[in-house]
Amino acid sequence: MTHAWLDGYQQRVDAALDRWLPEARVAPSHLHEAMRYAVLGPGKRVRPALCYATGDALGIPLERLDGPACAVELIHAYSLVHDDLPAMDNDDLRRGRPTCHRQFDEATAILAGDALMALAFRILAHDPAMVEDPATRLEMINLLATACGSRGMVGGQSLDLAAEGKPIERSELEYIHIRKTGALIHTSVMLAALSSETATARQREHLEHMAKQIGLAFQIQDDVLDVTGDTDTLGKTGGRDIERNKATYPGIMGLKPAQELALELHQQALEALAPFGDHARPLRLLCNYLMHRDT
Ligand code: GRG
Repeated sequence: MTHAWLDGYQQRVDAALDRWLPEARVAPSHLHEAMRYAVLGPGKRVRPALCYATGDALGIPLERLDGPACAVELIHAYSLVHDDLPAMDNDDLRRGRPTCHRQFDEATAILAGDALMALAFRILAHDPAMVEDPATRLEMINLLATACGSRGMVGGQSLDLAAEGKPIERSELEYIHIRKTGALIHTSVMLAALSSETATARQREHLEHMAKQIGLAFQIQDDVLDVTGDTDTLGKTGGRDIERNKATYPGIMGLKPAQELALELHQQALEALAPFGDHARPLRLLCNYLMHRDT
């Protein structure tokens, strides 16, 4: 991610993911190989970085957050594998490489996604390094399950597919985006907040506000990059939203207003971090990176 701090988070979660993912030589090898391919490819690891950076803002030992960081990245990787399938976006390219179903086959990609989701919940239930209190663990599992279920990411995806080719209002688009992308980003921050024994209710409110603003800004930026980015830099096929007649922020409000809205949300996210002072430096760096990324 270009900053030593953020690169450190990336390396940390990659090492933890490598430990949790079954080895490719263990049966069923083909499935395990596909799971590792889908997760360990060159992604940005934004959601784990948000989890660790929130931990740094709250003074939490980072080993306590390896489990939650892996869980959100595994859910994210599964969602990308399924999103790329012929039944959904039918994409050939992801993270600069063939999509999982192109590299393996469709059935293997579906099963790899299923197994990645199961592994995410196994980690939250089982990781001995995480917060010990059983009630907190249960709350974390509930939070992630809600964020990725029919009232969160999967629901958002369902509405997004149903809206293809139809004119929709900005409020409807926001409703979809908050679920499809925002819910997991929000959860990445809140799993870390739940891991703190000392965070105050006020601190959690500030973090929650920051997560909501940055989650929506991230998706708007994704819509913008689909218009302005090129396939080589993005590592996925650019211009797909227009091709599929998808509702996007630039499509509904114009490119420049969409860019301005993302910046405004970014600014509000930074304001929510003010009470954390210097402890929130990694979170600020991350918010800035998310706004100025080109991939
Ligand atoms: C199929 C259950 C299911 C859900 C799909 C997240 C999602 C829901 C689909 C992905 C489609 C998409 C491009 C959404 C826009 C925002 C987004 C999630 C972008 C990709 O995330 P990055 O930029 O990817 O964090 P990397 O590769 O860096 O991890």
